[in-house]
Amino acid sequence: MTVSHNDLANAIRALSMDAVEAANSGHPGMPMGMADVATVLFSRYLKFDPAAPKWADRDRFVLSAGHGSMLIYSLLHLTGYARPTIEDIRNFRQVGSPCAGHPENFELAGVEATTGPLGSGLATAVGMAIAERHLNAVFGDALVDHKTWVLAGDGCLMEGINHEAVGLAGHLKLGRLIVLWDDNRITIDGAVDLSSSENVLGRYEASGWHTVSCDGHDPADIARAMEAALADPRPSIVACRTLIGKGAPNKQGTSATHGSPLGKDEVAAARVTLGWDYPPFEIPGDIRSAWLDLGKKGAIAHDEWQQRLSSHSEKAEFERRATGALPDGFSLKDYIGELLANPQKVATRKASELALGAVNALLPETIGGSADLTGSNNTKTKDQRPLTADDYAGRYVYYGIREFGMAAAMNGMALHGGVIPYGGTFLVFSDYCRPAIRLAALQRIRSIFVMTHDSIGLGEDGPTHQPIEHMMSLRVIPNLDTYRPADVVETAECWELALKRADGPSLLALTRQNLPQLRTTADENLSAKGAYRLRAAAAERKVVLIASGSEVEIAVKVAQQLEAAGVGADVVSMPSWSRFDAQPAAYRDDVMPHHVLRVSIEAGTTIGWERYVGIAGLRFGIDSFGASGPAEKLYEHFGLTAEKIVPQVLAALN
Ligand SMILES: Cc1ncc(C[n+]2csc(CCOP(=O)(O)OP(=O)(O)O)c2C)c(N)n1
Ligand SMILES: [Mg+2]
Repeated sequence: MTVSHNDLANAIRALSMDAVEAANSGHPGMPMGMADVATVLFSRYLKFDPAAPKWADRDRFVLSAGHGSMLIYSLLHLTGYARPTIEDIRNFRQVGSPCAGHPENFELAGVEATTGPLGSGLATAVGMAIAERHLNAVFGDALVDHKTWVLAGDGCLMEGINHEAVGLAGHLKLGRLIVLWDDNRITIDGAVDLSSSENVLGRYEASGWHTVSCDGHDPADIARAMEAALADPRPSIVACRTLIGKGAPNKQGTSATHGSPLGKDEVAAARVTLGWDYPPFEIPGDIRSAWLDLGKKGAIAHDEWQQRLSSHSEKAEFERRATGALPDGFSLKDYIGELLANPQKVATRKASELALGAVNALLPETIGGSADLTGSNNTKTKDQRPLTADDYAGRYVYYGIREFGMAAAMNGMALHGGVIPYGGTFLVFSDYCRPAIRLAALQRIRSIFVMTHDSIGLGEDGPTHQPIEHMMSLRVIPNLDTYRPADVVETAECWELALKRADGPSLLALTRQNLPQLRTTADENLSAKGAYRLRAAAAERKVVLIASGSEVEIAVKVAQQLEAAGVGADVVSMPSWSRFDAQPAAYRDDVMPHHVLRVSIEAGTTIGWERYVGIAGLRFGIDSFGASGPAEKLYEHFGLTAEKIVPQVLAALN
């Protein structure tokens, strides 16, 4: 029997509805509705090799509508990836199965991005497409020449982040980015027209995109639209008119198929409608072989690419970058040595710019940027040219006022590989980036977030711009390393740590205001320990002062006054909670001993500092919104001065 398009697509439909049924949980509607589009894509257009899922020049496919995860699990299985196995699919949504509820990049090769929060996948894909163009400009067509495909639903396009992503992609003319829109006119609550009357394609066109529509169940028409998308130099969106849950005779076209098992009877009826006369999880041999053969096609292109790579003059450098390894012996030691020789009083945002001067010279893979605060975030170094539609080789992205879009695109760059993204905004606007910061942490990728103006120390812009709860709220994100360096040396150390960490994101909170250089030695990277004794008590130690960032300077003054009164005080600088928590207990106990009065000083919420000072400790901070005024006056206003703190410490000791 010759295997037809319908046979191929129905294999996806059957696996999807059966897996959801077995799990009694999941989303059959999208995979069944988009099975035809996905079949055309994977059988005719997508460049991939299941035997080499990390092949650097593969097309990227991002399932932005992550709830339809069974679509990608079916495709990866059918085309011959080692995982998921049929057993994995049988265990869809069970603990330990790589077939998680929503696709997770670290669970399965072939899942390029973790998706589920709607809109994020598409915005992430924009970053992948930027990385592709950049690396193409650097290494040439022979090594880098691929597309980024996205499957997005109505929800992905309705989310606010879509506006940012589409604007950025259109501006940068990312012509190899193609979005396949599951235009099924259904969301969870019912018909799309309950909540939206937007002209989606009109909006994309206005943003510089190419748009085309097709019948999402007619393979020839789908192919026509994909050809048009490939031929057009602009980024493309293909509106694929589909029926959600296609094949389930009584439920298709309704939101009932979106996120619930079809039910035994409807699954049986769908088998009849689809002509799929096989038990659950059984793919007939000829259909299985046909899919596997399609999966093998990419081996030829992969092989040719390998040959081009073998004879390429930049093979070693390309491979280094593709694997994410830093150049041998990368370190900022020499640069830090210069800092010790010439102490200086600078804002840590400026210190970051200085560190980046060294970093960007040593690491050609960094791509910086800012959400329209370049001069404030100090993210651009002198030699960085902008990355533009006319010059993708540039290494600095003007993201515009698109914080969320920036952070998501950075994640896409990190996931793509070959580049290390960093990008800046004000710490207070980390709220605008937060879902992408969280996804960076979940995805275990090296995105580096540069957040300046990190406290009331920014002064006159007032409470809308003064972060209070932000640092603490970022510390609670698992697998995110947060840093709040106290001076120019710590800032360099934190940059080194962020860059050397390949399995997760880092965030640097930096000051607007100048800070004295407190560190006088740098035999080792002390920030790596998260917290360390910056000044040891001279008199008998009665108190340990723990501070981060700009408040370390205040802690040093407090210690001086306490020592003058005969009270010994350690000053502990604590740039990173997550790093400190990872230290051995003996070290932590030594730095923050339990039997001594402990005091925290940080110009932000005090909630959380109990962790280190105990409930008997003192916590100096700000538990209200900030205020507008010059920075120095604000520190006085909020009681964050040595003069205000010392008497309270003395009182607590007596
Ligand atoms: C940011 C975010 N908000 C809400 C949800 C919950 N949710 C999952 S799918 C969905 C909408 C479904 O509509 P659509 O994207 O058209 O998918 P379809 O039902 O067509 O498969 C919602 C609200 C989510 N996953 N992410
Ligand atoms: Mg929909």
